[in-house]
Amino acid sequence: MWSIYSVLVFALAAASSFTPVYVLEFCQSPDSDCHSDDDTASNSQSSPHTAKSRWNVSASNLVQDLDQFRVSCKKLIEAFPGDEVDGNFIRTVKDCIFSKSIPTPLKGPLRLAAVSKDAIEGILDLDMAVTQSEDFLLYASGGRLLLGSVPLAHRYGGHQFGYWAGQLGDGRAHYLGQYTNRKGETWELQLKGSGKTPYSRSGDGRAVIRSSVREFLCSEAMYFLGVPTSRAASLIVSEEPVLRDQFYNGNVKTERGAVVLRLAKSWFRIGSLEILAQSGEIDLLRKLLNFVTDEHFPSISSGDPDKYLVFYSTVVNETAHLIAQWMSVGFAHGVCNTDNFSLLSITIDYGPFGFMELYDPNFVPNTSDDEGRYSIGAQVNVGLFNLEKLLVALSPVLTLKQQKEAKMILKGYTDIYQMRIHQIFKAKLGLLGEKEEDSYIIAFLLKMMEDTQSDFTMTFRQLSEISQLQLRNRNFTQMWALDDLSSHKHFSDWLSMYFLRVSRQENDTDLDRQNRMKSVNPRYVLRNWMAESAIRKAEKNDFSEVELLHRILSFPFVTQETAEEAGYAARPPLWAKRLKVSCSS
Ligand SMILES: *[C@@H]1O[C@H](CO)[C@@H](O)[C@H](O)[C@H]1NC(C)=O
Ligand SMILES: *[C@@H]1O[C@H](CO)[C@@H](O)[C@H](O)[C@H]1NC(C)=O
Ligand SMILES: *[C@@H]1O[C@H](CO)[C@@H](O)[C@H](O)[C@H]1NC(C)=O
Ligand SMILES: *[C@@H]1O[C@H](CO)[C@@H](O)[C@H](O)[C@H]1NC(C)=O
Ligand SMILES: *[C@@H]1O[C@H](CO)[C@@H](O)[C@H](O)[C@H]1NC(C)=O
Ligand SMILES: CC(=O)N[C@H]1CO[C@H](CO)[C@@H](O)[C@@H]1O
Repeated sequence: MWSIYSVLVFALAAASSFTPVYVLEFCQSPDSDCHSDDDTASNSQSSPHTAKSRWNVSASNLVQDLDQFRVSCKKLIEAFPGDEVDGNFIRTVKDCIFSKSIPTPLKGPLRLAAVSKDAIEGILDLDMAVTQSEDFLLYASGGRLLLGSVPLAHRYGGHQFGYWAGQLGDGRAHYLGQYTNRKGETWELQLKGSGKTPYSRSGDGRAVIRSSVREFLCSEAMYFLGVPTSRAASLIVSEEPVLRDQFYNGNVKTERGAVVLRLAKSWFRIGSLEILAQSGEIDLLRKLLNFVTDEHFPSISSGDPDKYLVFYSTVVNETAHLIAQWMSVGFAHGVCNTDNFSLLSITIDYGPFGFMELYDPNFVPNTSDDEGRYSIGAQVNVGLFNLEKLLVALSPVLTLKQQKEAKMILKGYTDIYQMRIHQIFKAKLGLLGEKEEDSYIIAFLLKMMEDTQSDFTMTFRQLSEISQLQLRNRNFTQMWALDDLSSHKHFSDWLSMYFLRVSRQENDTDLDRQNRMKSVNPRYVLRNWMAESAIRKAEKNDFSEVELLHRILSFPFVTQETAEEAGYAARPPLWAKRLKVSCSS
């Protein structure tokens, strides 16, 4: 038999030390119905409009007037010393966490290219009607400041591509303030693409339509896939010319500027702590750590002498979980530098990301990343690297004993990841309980997928939609991914193992298996060609496809007529094969 080593590199199989049985809870959103099962039929004609609204919105409670919408920067400004130097010019900054920086308004006319109802109503408590106003275009692009806003740029550093890169910081993003919504959640609003800051280095402070459409669509799509992530509330495009060398090949093109209004519970990164440790600002390091733990890790008691250790342990655990969830949907982040890794372990900074289509552990979304440093299969190791750097940054505030313990905690990272991956892929196959052969069944399938270059998303989806009978009969009508997979010479062997395993599940029916699987295996992900097609239209001011994708990807587990018509679950079109990710952003 072939070696399953390469699958082990993908870190799926090695679960021999793992026994407990978990009920999977994929859904990360505060409400329980973020995964709408299509439990009637896979071809149900349910449109996203008929699906249940995610929020109990009673319109009267929503803010109708943006002039009434207030954010606050007080907490952050009071917690930390400010940048002593005033002025929005590029410099090395010391002894602070934030610098004041006013956004540079985009040149109009401005257009609202996309808006997330779920974020506008569910997070910001705003009535959707306000997004249609001229005011909104200004507020959401940096042309006017929200009540209470003192715009800030965050100072951070980071390890990029393996090396310490010194000061980075928000080079084209502005933190606008915090908003506490009626559910009691506090969110931080940020503009991206809103102009230069003291941290812009050689950048122009802008983001182009291309990269902004990708960030808007992907962060929303990830949320609806149940993966912890920052959110996007709106996307504004302008007529402001922005020069970009899209493929870093000397071919400079004029594109147009755009701004995304992004939301996260916190935007602090590993690099936020690293820069303080690197420059010996240890009091400030402690201050930032105390702030982050008090605000975002309520289970950590502020008097606990081990609190930084507990914090570290939490970040190690949640980062392992996050990367496992990326793998579960075939997501490759593309630039896993320490400045792109959130301390809250949410997905942030959508750049040259990609969803893996043909199953390949070496899939690299950034076409300039020749070494494959950030290939999909390398993400778990890069996570480990980044957590090591976090430990280095924490070391000045840990005792020697705590440093030793932290190293032990880090040693547990790989096990946590593998345990989670094992759970996730068991669920993707509809397996209940725990049997000795489970790791093998999973690794075997992935190896066949690799050999036959089967589509990652649709292989799992079609296994969810096909009945055992149809699978037994090898009737792959419309099951194109399974058709590819079945060309493997060991397909029958795997099938026998799988059937035997599933048949031993007590109280389980084939329909139950299908429904369970359909709720964790999406039918639609943001494939690169789908984003590209929407971007081409958006660049000509036709935002219909951005809207269509946004709507469809809000219900990734539900078969939708419009999505089927658009071919989003079909074999990718031929032109998709020649596509390169547009990297400069
Ligand atoms: C949502 O609305 C329904 C019907 O009006 C009500 O029964 C339910 O309690 C509400 N849920 C929340 C979370 O407010
Ligand atoms: C690890 O993180 C996951 C995901 O957030 C969480 O469900 C789990 O309870 C955590 N485990 C520990 C031991 O903290
Ligand atoms: C893609 O990879 C190359 C090579 O490592 C790197 O220089 C470039 O910055 C990456 N692109 C992005 C957008 O991060
Ligand atoms: C194959 O499956 C399709 C779709 O489920 C069904 O309509 C068709 O009758 C099946 N064909 C055979 C030969 O069983
Ligand atoms: C299966 O169902 C029977 C009857 O409802 C119950 O007694 C038994 O505990 C169930 N077994 C499992 C493994 O859930
Ligand atoms: C999309 C994004 O913001 N990516 C950041 C992640 O890291 C790279 C390199 O460290 C930065 O250049 C990007 O700004």
